[in-house]
Amino acid sequence: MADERADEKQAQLEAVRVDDADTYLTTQQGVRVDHTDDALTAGARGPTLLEDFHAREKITHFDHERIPERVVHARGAGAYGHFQPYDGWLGEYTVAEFLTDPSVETPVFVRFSTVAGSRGSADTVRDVRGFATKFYTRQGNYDLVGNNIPVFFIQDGIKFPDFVHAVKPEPDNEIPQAQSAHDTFWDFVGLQAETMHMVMWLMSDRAIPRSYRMMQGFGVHTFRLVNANGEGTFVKFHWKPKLGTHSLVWDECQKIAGKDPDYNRRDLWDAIEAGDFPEWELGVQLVPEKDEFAFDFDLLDATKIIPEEQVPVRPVGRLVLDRNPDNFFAETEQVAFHTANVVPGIDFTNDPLLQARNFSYLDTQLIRLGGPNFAQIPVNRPIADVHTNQRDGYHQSRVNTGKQSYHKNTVGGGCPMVAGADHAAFTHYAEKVEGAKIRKRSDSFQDHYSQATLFWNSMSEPEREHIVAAFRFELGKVTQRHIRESAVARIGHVDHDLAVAVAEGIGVDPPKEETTNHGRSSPALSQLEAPTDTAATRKVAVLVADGVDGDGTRRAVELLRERGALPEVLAPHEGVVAAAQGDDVPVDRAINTMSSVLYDGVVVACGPDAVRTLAGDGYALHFVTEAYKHHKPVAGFGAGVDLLGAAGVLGSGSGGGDGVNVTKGVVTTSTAGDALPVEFADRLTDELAHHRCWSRETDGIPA
Ligand code: HDE
Repeated sequence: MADERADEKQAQLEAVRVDDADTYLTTQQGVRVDHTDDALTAGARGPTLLEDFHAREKITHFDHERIPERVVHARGAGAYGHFQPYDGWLGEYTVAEFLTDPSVETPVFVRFSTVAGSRGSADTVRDVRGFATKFYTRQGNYDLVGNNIPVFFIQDGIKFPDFVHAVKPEPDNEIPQAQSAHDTFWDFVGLQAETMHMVMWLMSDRAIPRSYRMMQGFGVHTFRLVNANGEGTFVKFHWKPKLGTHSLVWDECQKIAGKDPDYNRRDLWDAIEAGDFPEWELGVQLVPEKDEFAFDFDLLDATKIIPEEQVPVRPVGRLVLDRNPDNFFAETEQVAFHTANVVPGIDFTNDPLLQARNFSYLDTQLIRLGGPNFAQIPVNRPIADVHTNQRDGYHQSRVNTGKQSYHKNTVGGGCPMVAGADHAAFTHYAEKVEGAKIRKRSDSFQDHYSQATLFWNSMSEPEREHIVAAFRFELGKVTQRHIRESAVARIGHVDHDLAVAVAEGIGVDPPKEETTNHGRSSPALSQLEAPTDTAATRKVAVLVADGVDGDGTRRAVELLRERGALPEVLAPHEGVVAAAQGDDVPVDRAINTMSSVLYDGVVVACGPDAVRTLAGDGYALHFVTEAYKHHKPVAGFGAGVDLLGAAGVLGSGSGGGDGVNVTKGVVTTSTAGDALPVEFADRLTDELAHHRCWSRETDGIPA
């Protein structure tokens, strides 16, 4: 049954797919075209004729190829996959079949995105990432339109245009692109205290993910599950990546933005093409309605998390992404998410941010996709049957038959008729509401700092250093002094020492009054709290040159592959490099077309001549030093260790000896050829699994 649903979605998409292979070029009217390289002219050098219907149609269509990009989250990447619950335990709380029936595999489309940049901006900017999932359930489409950060900048949706205007490029000169490091963003922060918790996350490593496959996702708002008895339970949704949560370092991000602006997109695409399907676990935090007021924050306030130590995240099921789209525009660009796309068993709360989103997402599709029929675009089509009395409008592609287009009717035999809850109709949760009509933020929304402090207190030492550096970088780009000062004043309410460290870096006075830190922490907030044990899909550059140890290189590559890593052989030139021993080694890429920032680790292969060549090559030396500087595992075997020495990354105690030595993420062995020890690959993959060697940060480059 589960397979049937997935097949059905696949068949639906295939039915509308246009495969251009082996077909004749035609006009849109289906007339075959004999020539498309020259316009119809009166004589070889004469004027172009108006009657050239093919040229006019071709150019007119081209003129209209662009549609408005999303006002936020313009840049993204998408993929298809499926979701399946592990078992039925959540059935006590919700009637949503796709969350509670383990025999049902629900097809999904997921779109990841950055927020502030335009469609053509770079992937590795400091920003929140969107994590939007469309579940094509049998009861209709459910969209979980989340982010990789569990809180938001503002509490009420009416502030969203203000916030987005502040973070987007400044209106007079449209600078800077895809960055929060500018005056208007920090002006907004300085004046809007509620931003502070999210700003802490934005300055943290969460805002520079290594991969879409290695980031968490959050529904952010408190939603409501509703069970068969109509009883509600508050819920927060979490996605946890199987590969662990990992980030880049800031210097690396800025370089990747130039070396490969599509870094995160490419990573997702390549992993799926290679069959390394990314996976996440869906988890929920549940809060019984009776406990609505049991917390020291308001569950309706989207600037707050529920600490996992207070309410554990309980696993529900598994998401797998296993198919890339066929056409970026048709699918990833035209997918239309909407927070109000809910199915029976899931309902809203009165979170004022969520309420505004329930208006905005439908409205934005009208302008972006040009009318009210966007749900008919293949990527948006439900697998559930659709029968409405809605008719006509731009881009109507459904040919409705019969005379009925109203309810109630007799002409259509009363169809389509309304269903009851027993026939899977959506019934709104009957929440009681009363109150005066007012414009006022609830008093329960007024604590803007406690959780920002909680986040800061929960960070490990390297994570804290990154936050300080990020604040200094961002505020260092702010040109107006009073904006720097008011930002520092805000930071002072989070943690005095943090504000002092930031103030020092940007040349303003620290806050005069010292606010007391409450001292509480939530260990689950640190990315380093749950280390991963897999090096799967980690990219490793293996540096070689003519004269390389062919046997050792082949063995290193094989051992790394067996452990799930993705080694690539890099040499000063493409083709093959001549081996001093064993077979010649095929080269995957020329060093100068790549960069250490595009890899998770680097190995320098043995071969005295090869190493001499590499040592004289600025690219190779820089490659190693830069990888080291970004705290990546660096390894060498045989004469390869000498290059690590030349690059200045061998500390005392590393290198030498027959065994395998690991010092601060530098893995070395003097053994080479077929004798290259398995332990060399084991230690290197351990280091890759740990992602980065953070202790280097405090200790610097070895003397
Ligand atoms: Fe969005 N947001 N948003 N947002 N959002 C859009 O919808 C909006 C918010 C998020 O891959 C837009 O189709 C308002 C929070 C994602 O297609 C727009 C408010 C969260 C995506 C819109 C918010 C998000 C969007 C732009 C404040 C995390 C990309 C294009 C009330 C929980 C979806 C579009 C995709 C996109 C409005 C706040 C996540 C304009 C008014 C909080 C992942 O409708």
